[in-house]
Amino acid sequence: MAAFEGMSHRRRNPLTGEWVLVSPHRMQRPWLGQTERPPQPAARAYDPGCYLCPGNRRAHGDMNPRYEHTFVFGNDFPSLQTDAVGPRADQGGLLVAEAESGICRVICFSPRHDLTLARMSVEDIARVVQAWTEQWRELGADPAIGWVQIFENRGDMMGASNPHPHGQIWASRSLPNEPARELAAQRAYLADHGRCLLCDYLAAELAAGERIVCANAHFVAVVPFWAVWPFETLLLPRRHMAGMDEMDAAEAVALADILRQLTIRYDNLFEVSFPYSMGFHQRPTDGAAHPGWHLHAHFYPPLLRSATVRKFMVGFELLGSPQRDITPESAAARLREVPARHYLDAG
Ligand code: H2U
Ligand code: ZN
Repeated sequence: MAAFEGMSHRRRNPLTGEWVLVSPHRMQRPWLGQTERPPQPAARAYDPGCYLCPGNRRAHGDMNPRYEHTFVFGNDFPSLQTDAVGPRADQGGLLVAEAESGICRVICFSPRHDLTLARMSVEDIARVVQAWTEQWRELGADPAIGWVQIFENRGDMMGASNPHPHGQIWASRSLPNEPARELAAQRAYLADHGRCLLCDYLAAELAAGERIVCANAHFVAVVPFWAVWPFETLLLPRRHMAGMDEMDAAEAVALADILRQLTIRYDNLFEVSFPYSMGFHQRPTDGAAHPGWHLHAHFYPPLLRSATVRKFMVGFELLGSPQRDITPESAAARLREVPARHYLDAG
């Protein structure tokens, strides 16, 4: 946005209605804040002490099979209970609570303890995409499940419990906060404009070009105009679709390819296994048609200026609005400038 170059301004997230404060003039200020030790890469292909490696025992004694590609199991410490039921409690509209039920699963992306998505082949990531699709379909078909959240916490900094490449799936009866806001926004945009919000947004990003990180025939990764985290990205299919079950075979491989491209660029930025929380927002599985919903994935990485200096959401950000210094345009340029090949493979 040339009009706001060097000027404090705020940008609106049309998916949530929230504003982010952008302060590009603050880029030169000295940094005396926290530095952290870079996370050490996992070295061994098999770790006898890892509860996710093939053939190992998990916390409650269950044995993992000697799996060769992906492996899905019921989370031994699920945050949602399948049998949680009961009447809603409401004291004067102030103290309101209700039972929330669901299913939590863990998915190992690879038997190799030392890999990450960025270090896996497109073929192997495509198997992960297939497993996600099957899980989403199966869990979403359950009448007691209204939302299936597929996500990955990557790295110590994001609280991942284990470097073994894995993600989680939480399937709940209710629509959680973020998708609830996105559903309302996408529905309202469709009603007002007769078109899909994210289809229109993608067209605007393709026309502008300056926030695009990488792309292929079927998917595009951008630093969204309203990004809150320094190197936040949004992954969008070019074609309008609401869920992974609508992808054809070529699109599923293209999703694997764009995940690889993007995670390699992330790793190359500070030459570290880049931490993030990522997840897919697919249509709610409440049985209703959601014509305004556009499949997408959010990547929320915490790093700011090096492998050790992270962004904190504190002060004004907790009490007012999120704020960023580096503009989404310069973050996208930084991610475009790094090599497309992983630094560990560059030799
Ligand atoms: P995170 O690294 O994103 O925390 O995911 C690991 C999950 O694995 C976590 O939710 C589960 C934890 O409950 N887990 C098991 O299900 N069995 C175990 O033996 C250890 C961890
Ligand atoms: Zn392992």
